[in-house]
Amino acid sequence: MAQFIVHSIPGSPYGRAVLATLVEKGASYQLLPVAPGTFRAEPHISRHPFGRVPVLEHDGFMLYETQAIVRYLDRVAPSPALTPTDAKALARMDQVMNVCDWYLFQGVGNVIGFQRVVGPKLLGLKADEAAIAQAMPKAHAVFNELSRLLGDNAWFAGDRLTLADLMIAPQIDFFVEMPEWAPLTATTPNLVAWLGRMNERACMQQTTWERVAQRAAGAAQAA
Ligand SMILES: N[C@@H](CCC(=O)N[C@@H](CS)C(=O)NCC(=O)O)C(=O)O
Repeated sequence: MAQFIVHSIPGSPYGRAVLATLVEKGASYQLLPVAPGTFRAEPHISRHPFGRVPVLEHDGFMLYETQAIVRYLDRVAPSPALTPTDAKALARMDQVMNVCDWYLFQGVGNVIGFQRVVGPKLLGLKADEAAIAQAMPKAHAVFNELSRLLGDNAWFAGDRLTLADLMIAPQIDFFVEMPEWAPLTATTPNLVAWLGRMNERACMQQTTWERVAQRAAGAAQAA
């Protein structure tokens, strides 16, 4: 099979979802880091007209949008299957993937994650505490709803890992080191246990910020 090429950056939760899916598939891939500050410049803007990561390149086919990418990966590398066949389980997977995009990232991850982690770590910025405080009610609502949807299941769509788990885990894992983690998870112990199960898997262990940064540094040196 043609090589999978992922254009991304260390620390991107969406990029991590793609890498984690590739690891679950046992697929080898090449990571090509997009240099900070060049997202909206050539060559990246031709790969992604909205100037974001990740982008997948496969056999000359370019694809952006994480949901589209991970669904594509599940079709071209069908084993192990990461999409349920049962209609209700599949609907739950779809629902959780959309909660990820519409509520967990927008207004929660992209605010609190940026203020607490990305800004200070990459741009030397001081966290805007007012912006974080303003995002916390929505963060509580999203964590509580994810906890409710997970219920007593091992995984979001039931008893098997699916693309929903692979999209949500990188976003939730971002919060673990933050002071907001304790209040957000005080009433969601099932979510904490689920993240523990995810973090025991190679797909999470091989795609931490540090591991991806090492890989990106190797790719940059080889270029
Ligand atoms: N809807 C996109 C979202 C991707 C996204 O927002 N990626 C972030 C990194 S996690 C990004 O590229 N941010 C750069 C920016 O907003 O300038 C997807 O599913 O791939």
